[in-house]
Amino acid sequence: MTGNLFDDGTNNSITPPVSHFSGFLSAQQQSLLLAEVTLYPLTQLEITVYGKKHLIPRTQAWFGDEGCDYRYSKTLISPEPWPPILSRLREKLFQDCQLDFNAVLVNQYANGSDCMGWHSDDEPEIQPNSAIASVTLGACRDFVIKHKTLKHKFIYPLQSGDLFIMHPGMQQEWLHSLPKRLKVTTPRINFTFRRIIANFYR
Ligand SMILES: O=C(O)CCC(=O)C(=O)O
Repeated sequence: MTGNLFDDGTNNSITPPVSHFSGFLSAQQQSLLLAEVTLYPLTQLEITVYGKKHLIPRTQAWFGDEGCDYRYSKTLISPEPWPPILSRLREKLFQDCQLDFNAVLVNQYANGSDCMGWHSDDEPEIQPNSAIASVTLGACRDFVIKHKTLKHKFIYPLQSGDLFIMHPGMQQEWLHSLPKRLKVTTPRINFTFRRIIANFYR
């Protein structure tokens, strides 16, 4: 585990419950996964904010076991079946980290203009007190975490092949985001593996 986090100068005796593992995927595993991503049904969702329609600044796909539906801004999304390499990555998370996931959200950021705003992964369909694991491919981007009520803020530059785990408790107390980084000109793909309560919306 690396300790490559930078705080903003506030008292950092309070730290988020996360782990960062550099080089979780080998170069060969990364290229196999990257090749498979080109086949994914990535789409740019439209959301309505205060009655106005917006396209979200990234493309997404949702894969998982039967019944692992996910709600994104009033839209219910049913999972696509697991592609073979992604399924092997899920298996690796189980073998190496004893983390048992049944769904994954894939986000593709075309360049540093694509981003994700502050949020917690606290949707009701997510199994309470479960971890969320994030695997990164492609461009290095800053993953930023801030406490919901205190000033503490941490920046984790995530490189291609890194694994980042948000442990139970993280979503209750902390927010996270992937801010714009306009100097980044190449794509980044991120996989957030989740434990979903099957048939929650059925
Ligand atoms: O791309 C990232 O690292 C952030 C993804 C994220 O925050 C999410 O899927 O909830």
